Amino acid sequence: MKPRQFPRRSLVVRSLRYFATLLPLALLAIGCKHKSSEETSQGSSTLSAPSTAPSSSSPSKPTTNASPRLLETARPSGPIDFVDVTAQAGIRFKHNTGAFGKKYLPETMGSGVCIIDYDNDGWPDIFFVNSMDWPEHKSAKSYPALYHNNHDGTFTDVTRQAGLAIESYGLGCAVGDYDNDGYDDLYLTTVGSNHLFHNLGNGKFADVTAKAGVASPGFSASAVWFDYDNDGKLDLFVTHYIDWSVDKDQYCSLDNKNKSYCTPQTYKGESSHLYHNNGNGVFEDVTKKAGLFDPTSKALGVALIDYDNDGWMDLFVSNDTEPNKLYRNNHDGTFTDVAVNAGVAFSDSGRVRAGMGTDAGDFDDSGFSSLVIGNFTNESMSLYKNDGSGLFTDESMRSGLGQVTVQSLTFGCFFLDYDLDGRLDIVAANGHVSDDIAVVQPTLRYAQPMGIYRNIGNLRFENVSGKLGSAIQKPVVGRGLAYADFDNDGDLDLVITSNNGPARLLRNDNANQNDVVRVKLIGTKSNRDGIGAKVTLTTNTGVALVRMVKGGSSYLSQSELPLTFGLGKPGNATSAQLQIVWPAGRKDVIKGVKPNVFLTIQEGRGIVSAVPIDFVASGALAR
Ligand SMILES: [Ca+2]
Ligand SMILES: [Ca+2]
Ligand SMILES: [Ca+2]
Ligand SMILES: [Ca+2]
Repeated sequence: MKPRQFPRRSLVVRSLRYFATLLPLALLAIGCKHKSSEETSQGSSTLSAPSTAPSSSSPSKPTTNASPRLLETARPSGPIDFVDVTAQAGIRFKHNTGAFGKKYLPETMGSGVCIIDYDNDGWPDIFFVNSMDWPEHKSAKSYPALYHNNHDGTFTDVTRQAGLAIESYGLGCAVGDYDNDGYDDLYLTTVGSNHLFHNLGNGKFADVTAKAGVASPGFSASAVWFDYDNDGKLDLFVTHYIDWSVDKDQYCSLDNKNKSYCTPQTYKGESSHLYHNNGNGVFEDVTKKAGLFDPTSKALGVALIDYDNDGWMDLFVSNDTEPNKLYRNNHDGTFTDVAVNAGVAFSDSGRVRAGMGTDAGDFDDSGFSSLVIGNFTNESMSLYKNDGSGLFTDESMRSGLGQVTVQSLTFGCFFLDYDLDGRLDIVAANGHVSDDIAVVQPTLRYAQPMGIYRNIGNLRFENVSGKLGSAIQKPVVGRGLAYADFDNDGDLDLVITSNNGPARLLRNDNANQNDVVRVKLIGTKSNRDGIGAKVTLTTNTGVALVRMVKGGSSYLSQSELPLTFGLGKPGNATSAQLQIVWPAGRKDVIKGVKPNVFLTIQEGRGIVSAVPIDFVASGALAR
């Protein structure tokens, strides 16, 4: 295990941390016994249980669940600031669209970013999708990039040694352990043939697309791993956008002089695909059998949702200028589109919008998952509140979100409790599709700032984009967006990609002055990633937060799999109970959870590792 380094921190803070680390260790022996009696068990286990769980599962710090109170002396204070640490972190990824003046439509769509802890060291790594030069205008090769997290605020480009230096016209990615071997695998969507990269567990990936049968040729966009038939094996849903090729490329112009990027109305749609995991490394295309074949759709985003809380994964698919789809899982391998009746297919005025990225989350603590969608300029973002009866209401305008997103063209977006107050906020990556938009619509811009909208309760959101540091306000041609706690300091950092431009890593400073519980799940009967598992955290003050482990969401991207529960100011909640409902049906209950800990919980066994959150980590990183 590589020792962690804490450069440029004051001696006082260092000493405090030293004692804070030692003392819980000393208390561990006493703590363990006490804890085990507090943890109930339908299968929940104790901290002293022998760890057969992969070594892998949690950050490489001492294993203890002792009270982290002592660490509070070193907690940060001050306003939350998202600091651009891209350069210091050593991230140099730049997206190449291959654009050379012909304005081929795919050029303006990419690209995505996925969080994958590919080496299971508990520190999130980053995979950037790249496109490439068009064959008719080839100047250089361009590859996706895998960046390994060095645990000290820096990353190393390991693309070549990982076997991922493969050229493709890439758009998106999805992460999931499809063979349940404990190592997350990687799916790459493209214009052309997609790729499935099997994680070999030794830092390398093997392209197993041909055997798996998941090339899904055409114009793919977002994808998601999920277990629609609850057999413990992750299946794969791949959205497809439009029927486009260089030969079919159409001419469009905004100013009647120069070619512009066409809108999707110019092209026919292309059906998305569902692949069933047969368990032997082979997948079966079950699109038609499942009732999902639909060549009229122009899908860009997909969110996993169990909108009716029946324990079976439904899918929400955002369509660009076509009605959105809400595919209800019928429990028999088939789905039914209920979007129109549920009220999520169209805008309130009955119009189709330009659905791009999307996410599902319980932003109103109702116990039901609602939806957020990124749309075109002058359409506002959609915020569909799940009423719990199978119906959704678009709260975009009443919530205040609609008014502040009317000028934005939003791609990546998701619910995220950026300030750890327990309420899910909304983060959006914005950027226009037309590089010449300001010529014909002078109020609009190609590059646009990100949006962060704070959930202030009572179904209201406040635009705080101007209050969280200058990095958030920098205009970029935003596309992919993902979050992870890259520095393991308890709060959630952001990574955003820009079309034909550099990706950026934005470190969240100071949100971890609020308390937090982070949870990573390991399925045994259920899929190993625990995708689809629902965790309810109930505090001793009676607050209940529900979060689901999920892939997909956002746009062409995927965030980290661990769940984050913001608890607000220290002292608000001193203890919590976790209830985990696994996709296979089992419930595990864990009592007596103290704030500021990263728990790894295995299906049927309970806690297999508990690591205190190191609040000062961010102070050590790339400063
Ligand atoms: Ca795997
Ligand atoms: Ca399955
Ligand atoms: Ca919040
Ligand atoms: Ca962090």
